[in-house]
Amino acid sequence: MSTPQGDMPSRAQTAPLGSGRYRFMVFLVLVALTALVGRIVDLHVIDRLFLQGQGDARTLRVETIDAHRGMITGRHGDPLAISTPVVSLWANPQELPEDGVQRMLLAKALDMSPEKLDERIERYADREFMYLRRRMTPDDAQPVLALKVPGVYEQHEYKRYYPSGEVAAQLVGVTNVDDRGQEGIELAYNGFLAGQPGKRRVIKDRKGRLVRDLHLIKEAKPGGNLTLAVDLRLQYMAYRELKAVVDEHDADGGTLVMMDARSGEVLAMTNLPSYNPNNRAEIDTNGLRNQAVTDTFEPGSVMKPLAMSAALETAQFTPQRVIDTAPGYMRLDNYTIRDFRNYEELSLAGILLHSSNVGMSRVALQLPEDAIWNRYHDLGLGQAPGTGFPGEATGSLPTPFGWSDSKRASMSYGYGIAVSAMQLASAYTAIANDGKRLPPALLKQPDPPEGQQVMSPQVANDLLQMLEAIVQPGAGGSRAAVPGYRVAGKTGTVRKVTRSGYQQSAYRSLFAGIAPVSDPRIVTVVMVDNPKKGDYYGGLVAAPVFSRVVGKALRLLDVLPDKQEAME
Ligand code: 59J
Repeated sequence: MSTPQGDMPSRAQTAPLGSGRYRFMVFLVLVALTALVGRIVDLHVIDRLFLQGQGDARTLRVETIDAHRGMITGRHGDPLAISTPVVSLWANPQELPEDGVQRMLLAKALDMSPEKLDERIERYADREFMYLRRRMTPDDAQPVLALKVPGVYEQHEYKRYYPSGEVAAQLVGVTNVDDRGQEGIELAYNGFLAGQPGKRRVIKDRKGRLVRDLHLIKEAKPGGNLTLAVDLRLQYMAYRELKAVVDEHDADGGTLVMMDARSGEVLAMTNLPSYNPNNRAEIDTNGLRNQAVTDTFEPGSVMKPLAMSAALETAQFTPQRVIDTAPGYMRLDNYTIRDFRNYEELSLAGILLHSSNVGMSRVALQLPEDAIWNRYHDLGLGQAPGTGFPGEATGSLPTPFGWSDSKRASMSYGYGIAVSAMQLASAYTAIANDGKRLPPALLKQPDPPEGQQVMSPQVANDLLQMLEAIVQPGAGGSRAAVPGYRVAGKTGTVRKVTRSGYQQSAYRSLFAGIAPVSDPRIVTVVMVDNPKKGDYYGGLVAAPVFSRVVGKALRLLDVLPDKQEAME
């Protein structure tokens, strides 16, 4: 008897289809496949966010190394802006020792209680970066690093500091938190001062925290140092004197510019209001502008000597030429030009001495239409002075062609035009320098420029004498006199102008002068804006500042006295 099973013994050995073992194998394969598919689904869908995060979490990056910003100094090397290296200490909590003694020493060196340090480390326990202390002096950081505690690292940064504070604030300017120049010389020469940052390869985590410093790619190239023309001794002194007069007369502000009469270098340039550049949080934006360079005003009578130079250039006019200024006023077009009083007959020297608007106008109207405009233009007015200073004002010098007599006349005594204090000082260098005008220079000049001959040496020297008369006892500018030195200069009292016209009781008080007369070394312009308490005349407010500042400056500069004082 045979059975179907008995016919196929071999089949039983190879596990027939439908047998228990076969089904078990298929089951295993299916389980494996399901697991694989499940894992794929898991990886692609469910865990994707987590894994992507982990991938991003540690990335290779190129980080910049801050370059040392160049120093700004005065002409004798005194620091005006310096970048001091600071050290920020950080730690990788994963590498910090658990050891209590080491931690205690670390806390002590950081000037921190051990509890506070433990607390901080605890807070960052799952991170790989934490600051221990930021922006320390290298001297303070040294003892901490000397402990060589594993996991403690240093990071180098720079901090800008302005040793002269508010005294030279608007000239030097400021940088922002990123060490970029925002104002003044810091802005004008930012590229030069900044240098070039270096590069290094680092590993950072997703939040930008440094995990590992790998290697240097490029060393940082430090910025250049800049030497300004300013003499810090004169700058401090000028600031102090200007501040005293602004306080005394409760003025809105003031400006002082002192130029070297031989080189055009700006030896002092100070403005009020000012600000402390070391306290970025509390910068008063009113004090930010370097008004001596960026702000213009109607100069009024301090322009008379410059207008007079155009007349003296002609054969028609000499210092002795007499002009009738009676009756002390004059009608032109629809305007009335007035003098302080009726001076009757005045020489050209007398017109400057008494500051006669009528006399100056009569002279101006006898000159060719464009003569005074040309002279002002040659003196640099209405043009950018070219110092490269940000916001440098060009001022305003409208062309005279086809102008009314009243406009030509008012231009001759300083109205209808606008100048900056620096432009005015530069124009006066022509009188000081045998007729050669020197452009203002904010940087120390290795080779002083020749200057441009804009008036004849004869006219410049005649003017110098006429201006010296103004500073004699009894004259309008007597308070500008400096003991021991011969001084020349011109006062100005200018009604301030608003939209509704000239104001009745708001003035600018001015003095522009040169010293010493026998061999001019400095040109100084003083402007006091709206003195509200006491006097307001240029001869009473600005002239005394000129006297104090110029007297001290000449002594600091070791200029030999050129005047024998009368013995008592
Ligand atoms: C002045 C002006 C305004 C503008 C006048 C000052 C004019 C004028 C229109 C009256 C004070 C005042 C274009 S005077 O600087 O002449 O410095 O010691 O503001 O004349 O025409 O109550 N300066 N100042 N003028 N305007 N317009 C004199 C003079 C000057 C002095 C004194 C007194 C003005 C001697 C001025 C000084 O030389």
